[in-house]
Amino acid sequence: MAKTYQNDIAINEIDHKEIEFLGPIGEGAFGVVHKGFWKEKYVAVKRLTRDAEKKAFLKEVLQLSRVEHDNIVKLYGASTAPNNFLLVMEYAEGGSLYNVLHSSAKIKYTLNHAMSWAYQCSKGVEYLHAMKPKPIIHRDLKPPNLLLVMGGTRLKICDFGTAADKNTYMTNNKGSPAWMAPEVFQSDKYTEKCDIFSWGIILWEVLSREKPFQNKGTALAIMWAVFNGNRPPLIRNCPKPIEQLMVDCWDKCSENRPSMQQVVERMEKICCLLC
Ligand code: ACK
Repeated sequence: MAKTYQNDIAINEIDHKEIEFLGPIGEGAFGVVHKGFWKEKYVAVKRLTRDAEKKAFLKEVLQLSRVEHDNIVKLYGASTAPNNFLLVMEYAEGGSLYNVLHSSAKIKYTLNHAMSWAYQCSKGVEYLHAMKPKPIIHRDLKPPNLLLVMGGTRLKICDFGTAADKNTYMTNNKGSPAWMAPEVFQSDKYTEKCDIFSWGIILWEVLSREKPFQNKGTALAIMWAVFNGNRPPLIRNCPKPIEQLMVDCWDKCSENRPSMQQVVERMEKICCLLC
Protein backbone atom coordinates (compact mmCIF):
# COMPACT_ATOMS: atom_id res chain seq x y z
CA MET A 1 0.00 0.00 0.00
CA ALA A 2 1.82 3.12 -1.22
CA LYS A 3 1.40 6.53 0.32
CA THR A 4 0.66 9.66 -1.68
CA TYR A 5 1.02 13.08 -0.15
CA GLN A 6 -1.31 16.01 -0.72
CA ASN A 7 -0.64 19.18 1.29
CA ASP A 8 1.54 17.08 3.63
CA ILE A 9 -1.35 14.71 4.38
CA ALA A 10 -0.55 11.04 3.79
CA ILE A 11 -3.14 9.03 1.92
CA ASN A 12 -2.92 5.25 1.69
CA GLU A 13 -3.00 4.47 -2.01
CA ILE A 14 -4.97 1.27 -2.53
CA ASP A 15 -4.59 -0.87 -5.65
CA HIS A 16 -8.12 -1.13 -7.08
CA LYS A 17 -7.36 -4.65 -8.35
CA GLU A 18 -7.16 -5.81 -4.73
CA ILE A 19 -10.82 -4.94 -4.16
CA GLU A 20 -13.58 -7.39 -4.93
CA PHE A 21 -16.70 -5.43 -5.87
CA LEU A 22 -19.91 -6.92 -4.48
CA GLY A 23 -22.49 -4.51 -5.90
CA PRO A 24 -23.80 -0.96 -5.43
CA ILE A 25 -25.41 0.05 -2.12
CA GLY A 26 -26.30 3.64 -2.76
CA GLU A 27 -25.34 7.06 -4.02
CA GLY A 28 -23.57 9.74 -2.01
CA ALA A 29 -22.20 13.17 -2.89
CA PHE A 30 -19.85 12.70 -5.88
CA GLY A 31 -20.20 8.99 -6.40
CA VAL A 32 -21.85 5.62 -6.21
CA VAL A 33 -21.11 3.58 -3.08
CA HIS A 34 -20.38 -0.15 -3.53
CA LYS A 35 -19.97 -2.92 -1.03
CA GLY A 36 -16.57 -4.54 -1.46
CA PHE A 37 -14.19 -7.02 0.06
CA TRP A 38 -10.61 -5.95 0.69
CA LYS A 39 -7.88 -7.40 2.93
CA GLU A 40 -10.20 -9.93 4.58
CA LYS A 41 -12.94 -7.49 5.48
CA TYR A 42 -16.00 -5.87 4.00
CA VAL A 43 -15.49 -2.28 2.93
CA ALA A 44 -17.59 0.48 1.39
CA VAL A 45 -16.08 1.83 -1.81
CA LYS A 46 -17.15 5.14 -3.24
CA ARG A 47 -16.46 5.40 -6.94
CA LEU A 48 -16.31 8.80 -8.58
CA THR A 49 -18.88 8.91 -11.37
CA ARG A 50 -18.30 12.34 -12.88
CA ASP A 51 -14.75 13.25 -13.78
CA ALA A 52 -15.52 16.93 -13.26
CA GLU A 53 -15.88 16.33 -9.54
CA LYS A 54 -12.36 14.97 -9.03
CA LYS A 55 -11.37 18.02 -7.00
CA ALA A 56 -14.27 17.66 -4.58
CA PHE A 57 -13.61 13.93 -4.35
CA LEU A 58 -9.97 14.51 -3.45
CA LYS A 59 -11.12 17.01 -0.88
CA GLU A 60 -13.25 14.30 0.74
CA VAL A 61 -10.23 11.99 0.83
CA LEU A 62 -8.11 14.72 2.40
CA GLN A 63 -10.76 15.62 4.97
CA LEU A 64 -11.26 12.00 6.00
CA SER A 65 -7.50 11.37 6.18
CA ARG A 66 -7.23 13.98 8.89
CA VAL A 67 -9.85 12.53 11.18
CA GLU A 68 -9.93 9.66 13.62
CA HIS A 69 -12.93 9.40 15.89
CA ASP A 70 -15.37 6.70 17.05
CA ASN A 71 -18.26 8.60 15.51
CA ILE A 72 -16.70 9.25 12.11
CA VAL A 73 -16.44 6.65 9.40
CA LYS A 74 -12.90 5.28 9.08
CA LEU A 75 -11.03 5.80 5.83
CA TYR A 76 -8.77 2.91 4.79
CA GLY A 77 -7.34 4.64 1.76
CA ALA A 78 -8.03 5.67 -1.81
CA SER A 79 -7.20 4.76 -5.36
CA THR A 80 -6.31 7.72 -7.51
CA ALA A 81 -5.58 5.63 -10.64
CA PRO A 82 -7.07 6.99 -13.89
CA ASN A 83 -10.67 5.74 -14.32
CA ASN A 84 -10.49 4.24 -10.85
CA PHE A 85 -10.95 7.11 -8.47
CA LEU A 86 -12.02 5.22 -5.36
CA LEU A 87 -12.44 5.98 -1.69
CA VAL A 88 -12.24 2.88 0.50
CA MET A 89 -13.82 3.16 3.94
CA GLU A 90 -15.20 1.02 6.73
CA TYR A 91 -18.41 -0.78 5.89
CA ALA A 92 -21.34 0.11 8.12
CA GLU A 93 -23.55 -2.95 8.19
CA GLY A 94 -26.47 -1.07 9.74
CA GLY A 95 -26.89 1.26 6.74
CA SER A 96 -27.97 4.84 7.25
CA LEU A 97 -29.94 6.35 10.14
CA TYR A 98 -32.35 7.68 7.51
CA ASN A 99 -33.22 4.09 6.60
CA VAL A 100 -33.87 3.19 10.23
CA LEU A 101 -36.04 6.27 10.78
CA HIS A 102 -38.07 6.22 7.60
CA SER A 103 -37.99 2.81 5.92
CA SER A 104 -41.36 1.15 5.42
CA ALA A 105 -40.21 -1.66 7.74
CA LYS A 106 -40.76 0.74 10.71
CA ILE A 107 -37.84 -0.58 12.75
CA LYS A 108 -38.59 -0.15 16.45
CA TYR A 109 -36.40 2.14 18.56
CA THR A 110 -36.62 3.88 21.93
CA LEU A 111 -36.12 7.43 23.20
CA ASN A 112 -32.74 6.27 24.56
CA HIS A 113 -31.67 5.19 21.06
CA ALA A 114 -32.82 8.51 19.58
CA MET A 115 -30.95 10.55 22.20
CA SER A 116 -27.86 8.39 21.83
CA TRP A 117 -27.78 8.86 18.03
CA ALA A 118 -28.16 12.63 18.40
CA TYR A 119 -25.49 12.68 21.11
CA GLN A 120 -23.02 10.59 19.11
CA CYS A 121 -23.55 12.84 16.11
CA SER A 122 -22.83 15.88 18.31
CA LYS A 123 -19.63 14.23 19.59
CA GLY A 124 -18.39 13.56 16.05
CA VAL A 125 -19.12 17.12 14.95
CA GLU A 126 -17.59 18.58 18.14
CA TYR A 127 -14.39 16.74 17.18
CA LEU A 128 -14.51 18.06 13.60
CA HIS A 129 -15.03 21.63 14.78
CA ALA A 130 -12.07 21.32 17.16
CA MET A 131 -9.68 20.09 14.44
CA LYS A 132 -6.31 21.81 14.28
CA PRO A 133 -4.95 23.76 12.50
CA LYS A 134 -8.34 24.27 10.86
CA PRO A 135 -11.80 23.18 11.95
CA ILE A 136 -13.74 21.00 9.54
CA ILE A 137 -17.31 22.03 8.76
CA HIS A 138 -19.33 19.09 7.48
CA ARG A 139 -22.02 21.22 5.74
CA ASP A 140 -24.26 18.29 4.83
CA LEU A 141 -25.26 16.69 8.10
CA LYS A 142 -28.45 14.70 7.66
CA PRO A 143 -29.62 11.16 8.53
CA PRO A 144 -28.66 9.71 5.10
CA ASN A 145 -25.06 10.67 5.99
CA LEU A 146 -25.16 9.07 9.44
CA LEU A 147 -24.31 5.38 9.36
CA LEU A 148 -24.93 2.72 11.98
CA VAL A 149 -22.75 -0.14 13.18
CA MET A 150 -22.73 -2.52 16.17
CA GLY A 151 -26.39 -3.44 15.88
CA GLY A 152 -27.46 0.17 15.47
CA THR A 153 -25.86 1.34 18.71
CA ARG A 154 -22.83 3.17 17.22
CA LEU A 155 -23.30 6.09 14.87
CA LYS A 156 -20.70 7.24 12.34
CA ILE A 157 -20.74 10.40 10.26
CA CYS A 158 -19.90 9.95 6.59
CA ASP A 159 -20.03 11.76 3.25
CA PHE A 160 -17.53 14.55 3.51
CA GLY A 161 -18.07 15.42 -0.15
CA THR A 162 -19.26 18.89 0.70
CA ALA A 163 -17.16 19.50 3.80
CA ALA A 164 -15.11 22.68 3.80
CA ASP A 165 -12.64 24.49 5.95
CA LYS A 166 -13.87 27.29 8.15
CA ASN A 167 -15.28 30.54 6.78
CA THR A 168 -15.54 29.80 3.10
CA TYR A 169 -18.37 30.48 0.75
CA MET A 170 -20.60 27.71 -0.45
CA THR A 171 -19.76 27.68 -4.11
CA ASN A 172 -21.65 24.81 -5.67
CA ASN A 173 -24.96 24.84 -3.82
CA LYS A 174 -24.53 21.25 -2.62
CA GLY A 175 -26.29 20.13 0.51
CA SER A 176 -29.85 19.32 1.34
CA PRO A 177 -32.32 22.16 1.93
CA ALA A 178 -34.38 20.44 4.63
CA TRP A 179 -31.36 20.35 6.95
CA MET A 180 -29.60 23.44 5.63
CA ALA A 181 -29.07 26.64 7.60
CA PRO A 182 -30.52 29.72 5.88
CA GLU A 183 -27.15 31.48 5.64
CA VAL A 184 -25.81 28.55 3.59
CA PHE A 185 -28.35 28.70 0.79
CA GLN A 186 -28.29 32.48 0.86
CA SER A 187 -24.61 32.12 -0.11
CA ASP A 188 -23.64 34.25 2.83
CA LYS A 189 -20.38 33.63 4.54
CA TYR A 190 -21.02 30.73 6.88
CA THR A 191 -19.20 29.13 9.79
CA GLU A 192 -19.40 25.85 11.70
CA LYS A 193 -22.72 27.16 13.10
CA CYS A 194 -24.38 25.80 9.95
CA ASP A 195 -23.69 22.27 11.30
CA ILE A 196 -25.45 23.22 14.55
CA PHE A 197 -28.58 24.13 12.59
CA SER A 198 -28.52 20.78 10.75
CA TRP A 199 -27.95 18.95 14.02
CA GLY A 200 -31.05 20.65 15.52
CA ILE A 201 -33.14 19.36 12.61
CA ILE A 202 -31.67 15.87 13.10
CA LEU A 203 -32.61 16.00 16.81
CA TRP A 204 -36.18 16.88 15.80
CA GLU A 205 -36.21 14.11 13.20
CA VAL A 206 -35.05 11.28 15.50
CA LEU A 207 -37.61 12.30 18.12
CA SER A 208 -40.58 12.94 15.81
CA ARG A 209 -39.69 10.21 13.30
CA GLU A 210 -40.94 12.50 10.56
CA LYS A 211 -39.12 13.91 7.55
CA PRO A 212 -38.47 17.64 7.94
CA PHE A 213 -40.53 19.87 5.64
CA GLN A 214 -42.04 16.83 3.96
CA ASN A 215 -45.13 18.71 2.78
CA LYS A 216 -43.31 21.76 1.50
CA GLY A 217 -42.60 20.30 -1.95
CA THR A 218 -39.62 21.48 -3.92
CA ALA A 219 -36.15 22.30 -2.64
CA LEU A 220 -36.85 25.93 -3.50
CA ALA A 221 -40.08 25.92 -1.48
CA ILE A 222 -38.22 24.50 1.52
CA MET A 223 -35.50 27.15 1.27
CA TRP A 224 -38.14 29.88 1.00
CA ALA A 225 -39.96 28.53 4.06
CA VAL A 226 -36.76 28.29 6.14
CA PHE A 227 -35.68 31.74 4.99
CA ASN A 228 -39.03 33.06 6.22
CA GLY A 229 -38.50 31.54 9.64
CA ASN A 230 -40.46 28.29 9.21
CA ARG A 231 -39.19 25.43 11.32
CA PRO A 232 -40.47 21.89 11.96
CA PRO A 233 -43.46 21.82 14.37
CA LEU A 234 -42.63 21.41 18.05
CA ILE A 235 -43.12 17.86 19.29
CA ARG A 236 -45.98 17.24 21.71
CA ASN A 237 -44.83 16.17 25.22
CA CYS A 238 -41.20 16.83 24.34
CA PRO A 239 -39.20 17.50 27.55
CA LYS A 240 -38.55 21.25 27.77
CA PRO A 241 -34.71 21.13 27.87
CA ILE A 242 -34.71 19.10 24.63
CA GLU A 243 -37.20 21.43 22.96
CA GLN A 244 -35.18 24.48 24.03
CA LEU A 245 -31.99 22.92 22.66
CA MET A 246 -33.46 22.27 19.21
CA VAL A 247 -35.03 25.72 19.05
CA ASP A 248 -31.69 27.31 20.01
CA CYS A 249 -29.95 25.34 17.24
CA TRP A 250 -32.50 26.58 14.67
CA ASP A 251 -31.99 30.25 15.46
CA LYS A 252 -31.96 32.27 12.24
CA CYS A 253 -29.00 34.23 13.54
CA SER A 254 -26.06 31.82 13.48
CA GLU A 255 -24.26 33.66 16.29
CA ASN A 256 -27.14 32.91 18.67
CA ARG A 257 -26.82 29.17 18.11
CA PRO A 258 -24.79 27.22 20.70
CA SER A 259 -21.38 25.82 19.78
CA MET A 260 -21.21 22.05 19.29
CA GLN A 261 -19.28 21.82 22.54
CA GLN A 262 -22.20 23.50 24.32
CA VAL A 263 -24.62 21.15 22.53
CA VAL A 264 -22.63 18.16 23.83
CA GLU A 265 -22.69 19.55 27.38
CA ARG A 266 -26.44 20.21 27.24
CA MET A 267 -27.07 16.72 25.83
CA GLU A 268 -25.04 15.18 28.66
CA LYS A 269 -27.12 17.08 31.25
CA ILE A 270 -30.38 16.11 29.52
CA CYS A 271 -29.38 12.45 29.30
CA CYS A 272 -28.54 12.47 33.05
CA LEU A 273 -32.02 13.91 33.75
CA LEU A 274 -33.74 11.31 31.55
CA CYS A 275 -31.93 8.30 33.05
O1 ACK B 1 -29.03 4.15 3.51
P1 ACK B 1 -27.91 3.41 2.89
O2 ACK B 1 -28.01 1.95 2.78
O3 ACK B 1 -26.49 3.76 3.56
O4 ACK B 1 -27.62 4.15 1.52
C1 ACK B 1 -26.63 5.12 1.66
C2 ACK B 1 -25.77 5.19 0.43
O5 ACK B 1 -24.64 4.38 0.64
C3 ACK B 1 -25.33 6.62 0.07
O6 ACK B 1 -24.58 7.21 1.05
C4 ACK B 1 -24.68 3.84 1.93
N1 ACK B 1 -23.36 3.97 2.48
C5 ACK B 1 -22.52 5.02 2.35
N2 ACK B 1 -21.37 4.79 2.99
C6 ACK B 1 -21.48 3.56 3.54
C7 ACK B 1 -20.63 2.77 4.35
N3 ACK B 1 -19.42 3.21 4.72
N4 ACK B 1 -21.07 1.58 4.75
C8 ACK B 1 -22.29 1.13 4.40
N5 ACK B 1 -23.16 1.85 3.63
C9 ACK B 1 -22.74 3.03 3.21
C10 ACK B 1 -25.70 4.60 2.73
